[in-house]
Amino acid sequence: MAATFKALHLYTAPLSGCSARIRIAAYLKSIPLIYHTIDISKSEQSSSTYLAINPNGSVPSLTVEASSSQKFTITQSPAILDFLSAHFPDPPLLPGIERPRERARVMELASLVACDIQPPQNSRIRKKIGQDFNGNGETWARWVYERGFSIYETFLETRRKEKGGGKYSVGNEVSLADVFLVPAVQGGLRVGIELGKWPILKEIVDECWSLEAFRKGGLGGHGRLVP
Ligand SMILES: N[C@@H](CCC(=O)N[C@@H](CS)C(=O)NCC(=O)O)C(=O)O
Repeated sequence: MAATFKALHLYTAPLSGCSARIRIAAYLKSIPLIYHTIDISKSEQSSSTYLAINPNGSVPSLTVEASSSQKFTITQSPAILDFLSAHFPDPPLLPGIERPRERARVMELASLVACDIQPPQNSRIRKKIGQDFNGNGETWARWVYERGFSIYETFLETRRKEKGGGKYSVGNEVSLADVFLVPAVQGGLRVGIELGKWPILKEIVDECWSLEAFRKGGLGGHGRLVP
């Protein structure tokens, strides 16, 4: 534990992919976090107590106890990952600026998941589609995942042609791209996607899954790819 912080509290939900990003990164970096479970099935994320921690009513949130008198909270998983990476740099999950192409690709793939795949199928959106628009939130979510993973696969194919690919999303080192990808895939499996449709992506997910950090930090945290 970095000597500068007294404690790090993660507000998390077992089946939240955004929370799993933080859990996986924390296991990869051996950061001890104190976990506080928010039960989304009971709408605890919308309780007044939790909204005081995170006005967005979402998990994850990280409360940093810097000392006994000073604490602050970070919301939004990319911001939390940035904080953890700055204070716990090893192993790095983002290539340095001396590798501009790889660094940009990692951010591009992580952003594909964070901006274009996760938000449109988030639980509150799915609920809204069912309740207010007479639609099927699960079918919608499956479409979002399938579209997103097809695009991810296209990026992987291009890289394989150009540079021979690697074991992980970008080269042979685990990166933020993988940390964002694997929980999203687990979310997709929950709504019936078939991973075999994207063979390179599947190889990468299998490779990540052989690492304990992904199995412990992923959705459910019980070591099964399909939560
Ligand atoms: N952009 C946010 C998204 C957070 C988010 O949507 N979290 C989901 C779980 S993965 C959530 O709390 N959903 C509850 C809700 O929408 O009411 C982040 O990356 O932290």
